Amino acid sequence: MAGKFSRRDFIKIGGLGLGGLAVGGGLAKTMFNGFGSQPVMAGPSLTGATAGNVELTPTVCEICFWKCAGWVHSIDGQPWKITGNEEDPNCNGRLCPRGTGGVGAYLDEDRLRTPLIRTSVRGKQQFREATWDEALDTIAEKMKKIAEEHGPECLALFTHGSGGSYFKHLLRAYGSNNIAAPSYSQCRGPREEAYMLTFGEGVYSPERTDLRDSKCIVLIGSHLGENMHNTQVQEFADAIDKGATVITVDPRFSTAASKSKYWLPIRPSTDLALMLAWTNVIINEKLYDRDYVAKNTYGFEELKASIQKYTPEWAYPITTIKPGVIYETAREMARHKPATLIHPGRHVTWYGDDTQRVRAGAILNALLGSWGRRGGFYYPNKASVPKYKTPAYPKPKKDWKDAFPGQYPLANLALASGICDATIPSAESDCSFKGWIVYGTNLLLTLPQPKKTLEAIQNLDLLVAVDLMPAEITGYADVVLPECSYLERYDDLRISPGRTSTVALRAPAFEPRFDSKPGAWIARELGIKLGLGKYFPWQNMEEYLDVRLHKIGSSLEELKQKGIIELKERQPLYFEDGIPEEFDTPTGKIELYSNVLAHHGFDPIPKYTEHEKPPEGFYRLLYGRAPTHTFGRTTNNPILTETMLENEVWVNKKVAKLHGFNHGQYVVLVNQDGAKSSKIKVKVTERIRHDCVFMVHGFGHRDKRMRKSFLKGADDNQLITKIKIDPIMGGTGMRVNFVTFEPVNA
Ligand SMILES: Nc1nc2c(c(=O)[nH]1)N[C@H]1C(S)=C(S)[C@@H](COP(=O)(O)OP(=O)(O)OC[C@H]3O[C@@H](n4cnc5c(=O)[nH]c(N)nc54)[C@H](O)[C@@H]3O)O[C@H]1N2
Ligand SMILES: Nc1nc2c(c(=O)[nH]1)N[C@H]1C(S)=C(S)[C@@H](COP(=O)(O)OP(=O)(O)OC[C@H]3O[C@@H](n4cnc5c(=O)[nH]c(N)nc54)[C@H](O)[C@@H]3O)O[C@H]1N2
Ligand code: SF4
Ligand SMILES: [Mo]
Repeated sequence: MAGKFSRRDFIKIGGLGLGGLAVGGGLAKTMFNGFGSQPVMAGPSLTGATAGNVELTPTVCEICFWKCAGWVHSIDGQPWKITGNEEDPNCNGRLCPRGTGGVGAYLDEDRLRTPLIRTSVRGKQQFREATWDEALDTIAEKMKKIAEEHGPECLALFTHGSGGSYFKHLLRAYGSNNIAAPSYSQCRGPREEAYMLTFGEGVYSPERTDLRDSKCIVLIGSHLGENMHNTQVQEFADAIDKGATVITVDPRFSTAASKSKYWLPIRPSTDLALMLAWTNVIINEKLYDRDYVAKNTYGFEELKASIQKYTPEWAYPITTIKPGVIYETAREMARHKPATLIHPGRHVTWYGDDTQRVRAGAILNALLGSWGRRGGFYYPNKASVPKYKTPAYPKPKKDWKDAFPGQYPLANLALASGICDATIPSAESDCSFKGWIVYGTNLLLTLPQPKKTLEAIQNLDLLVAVDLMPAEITGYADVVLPECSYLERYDDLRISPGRTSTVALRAPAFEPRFDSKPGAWIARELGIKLGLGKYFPWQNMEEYLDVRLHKIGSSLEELKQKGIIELKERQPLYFEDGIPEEFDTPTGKIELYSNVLAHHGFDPIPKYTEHEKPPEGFYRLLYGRAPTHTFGRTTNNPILTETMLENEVWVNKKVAKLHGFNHGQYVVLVNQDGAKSSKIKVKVTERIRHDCVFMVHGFGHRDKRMRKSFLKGADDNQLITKIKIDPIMGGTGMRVNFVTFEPVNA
């Protein structure tokens, strides 16, 4: 199954028909000619000029959270293209197709235009336009009332994206620490806690995976290439070019699987069994890194005893992966140690035992000696810039955890789903939330069990949404605040640890369109209205940034010229180069056996537990990414809709035959609880197992104001009515729903 593969292939992924899109760092101007067929836009558009006053403004991409640094090119004040900054290790001078299309975030005519205040009950989308002063006064008044009547801790912030940092600051100044993000409890939370438990450190973002020098890469679900995190994909392609072996475990023949030496089409939900069987082979055949394990790990004998029952023969009927393949792949991994990387994944909230599953991968990495070694995981350089001095925050009297006594003991951040639960009044929970500020996160598409989210919202005294677009969540807000796009604003510095650590600047390339404002301005004005002005002592963003940059011997002027600077002298990255072999765990060792887990009543070494199988006639619902979209945040982007306007549901050929439908036909998906999707096109394919279906997340918008994406494709979240919660840290396993098909007109 091995195939020749280069970086260019990745860029062309998905048959985009956008050949030049990301090559050489930017949109070829010719690419825009295709947009002549678009309805003429009233506002700014991509320039057709070939000469004029060309200006370059440094930016940091906000289309996903890899935060690539780049340049916005404009001609006579009109947008031309965005390219990657050559000096940026997060992009190496090349943006991904989404980042290149980022200018669409600025151009989108469906954007929120003015502050809005609700005029009718929640859910009825009736708003009136308001001035900023009036909108912020309304919010400040309600926030003061919540603080007086219930305490400031009863206000929570949900946030995703860079502008969120000012709202975090505002919330803490107001007296609440309840700051949550679906990017923890619905994404990488279990991974961070599993690695913390094992190695005493997290994986962080950008991931500290040393892909470029890996000789063997094991992807468990991680669908690199569809998951387009920029340099991660570049390095993956480089490693393949250099002959690395790739082993992909995925029930679907993903793009990564198509570049792999081994594709293991595992029965969904059984990965832990496979990893334990690999561990069994690696230990019993003495294939592990013996010196490293003896010197650095704790609990090897317990691990060895515990995995004896998990033989490849045992795993076969569970996973459907043949014992011979399990032996062969385990030996292949060991052959390349320590440059073998069991990728830790990123979106890992799958089945509710996710911390344990990810920990099983961490343990394999420990046995192969890949942590702290070239081709495994490196030690990122630390990165920090002194803060702009502000007074100490008041000390909150309670936090979200008080609503869950004894539960989720190892959650290190607030749970978005937990705050949602604790907003619904109940006999058990004592912190009932009264207000939410929602910044750059579309909770109705990204928190599972959307009906519950709506129930929580109905119990609020205040819901504020700060967004770029009229996303679903804004329809339920009391006050909607339109933020300008990242191309129209300064934001706080991007401080990125990595092989080198860097500081990058985002500066405004254009004036804010309509009556939109930067998040930094919004949070500060609101702070002043709340009487918290002392927490926002800067004059404006220029002064704020310049003061911070002077503390590291730089200036705003320098960053405006360069876009990015390197922070510190380089530190060694690996144990072999002088990083001390120390681990911030209770035993000071890599913990194969975890006393912390044992203390809290959890398995100290991962054990296999079986998950529910789909009922007759139903298929497990899997979801993931597409290379040219980021969640629902780009599905209305006028440039990126050109690459993919709707999603499809991948259905195995035999299943399609059984249900009697054809490739390209529309169906409605119905789940085990009767929840239905909007209509979605069927992709009949042999590239997926017969017991599951797959769709790309972020489609099927239901807010009519998103005109390009309204009811285009279907929303996976509407079908996620059931979850399995990880008892260790509270992540919500979301791949536990089963669907069947209905004809469109039923
Ligand atoms: N283009 C693009 N790139 C992105 C994003 C985006 O929106 N767009 N989002 C970014 C973010 S925030 C994240 S967290 C990452 C997520 O990206 P990853 O962490 O790579 O993705 P996952 O959602 O964990 O995995 C999706 C894959 O898992 C497979 N899968 C489903 N169930 C199982 C199972 O039981 N076992 C196994 N072995 N495989 C299974 C699916 O078939 C699919 O191929 O992507 C990032 N990159
Ligand atoms: N069903 C389901 N749920 C999921 C996932 C899934 O695959 N399926 N994936 C999970 C993962 S991995 C993650 S990381 C989370 C992510 O989930 P979220 O945190 O909700 O992130 P996004 O979907 O990117 O949120 C996008 C919102 O930000 C707005 N936005 C875009 N740009 C700006 C801006 O500049 N300023 C402001 N103020 N707003 C802006 C968009 O209009 C949109 O409303 O979702 C998780 N939840
Ligand atoms: S990976 Fe792509 S979308 Fe994400 S920040 Fe970089 S260029 Fe932007
Ligand atoms: Mo994520």
